Amino acid sequence: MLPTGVKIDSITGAVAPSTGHYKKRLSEFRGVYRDAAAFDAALARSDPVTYEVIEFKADGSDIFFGTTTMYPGRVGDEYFMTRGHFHARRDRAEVYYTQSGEGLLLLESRDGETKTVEMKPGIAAYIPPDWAHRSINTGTEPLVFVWMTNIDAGHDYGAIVEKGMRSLVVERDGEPAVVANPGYAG
Ligand code: M6P
Ligand code: ZN
Repeated sequence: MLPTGVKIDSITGAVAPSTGHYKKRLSEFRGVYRDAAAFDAALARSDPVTYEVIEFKADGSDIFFGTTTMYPGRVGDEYFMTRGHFHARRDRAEVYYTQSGEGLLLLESRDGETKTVEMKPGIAAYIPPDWAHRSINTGTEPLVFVWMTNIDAGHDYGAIVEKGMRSLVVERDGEPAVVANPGYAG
């Protein structure tokens, strides 16, 4: 393990050097967006990358970091979003520091409390242990943020896959609005 300077491009989200990279496409999100007809119509046109994640992990370290770049777009009135997850380890927090673009971080505690934190350049969002978190690009440009957490934090997608989140972020009259999720299966 040697000290390393990692170059992060605040507009593209490029990370150099990096140790991992994945892309998520719209087709992987069937059932995640509420409006199934809008989802099918969008997918019939194209299957865009909705976000990508690049990481830098030093061998033997207990923390790691990287970027997530979320492209702008909507399915019906819902903006492109991440899957959303709890950490597998319930004692692990995370930080999201926005580099460019604008969005909302939607969080939900185990006992069902919902919070949002604005994502825009200059804001570091603190995600407490055991709060589910989903990021949402509410703007018209890519939303690029740096995340940092413990390597052993892990992802627990189960609860959100099964039930969804209690709130949705939708466009209303050109503005993002946080509304109750009529499809919440809790
Ligand atoms: C952030 C981090 C990653 C996460 C990614 C996408 O970059 O929290 O750990 O994987 O967002 O979120 P999700 O896995 O919920 O789709
Ligand atoms: Zn996380």
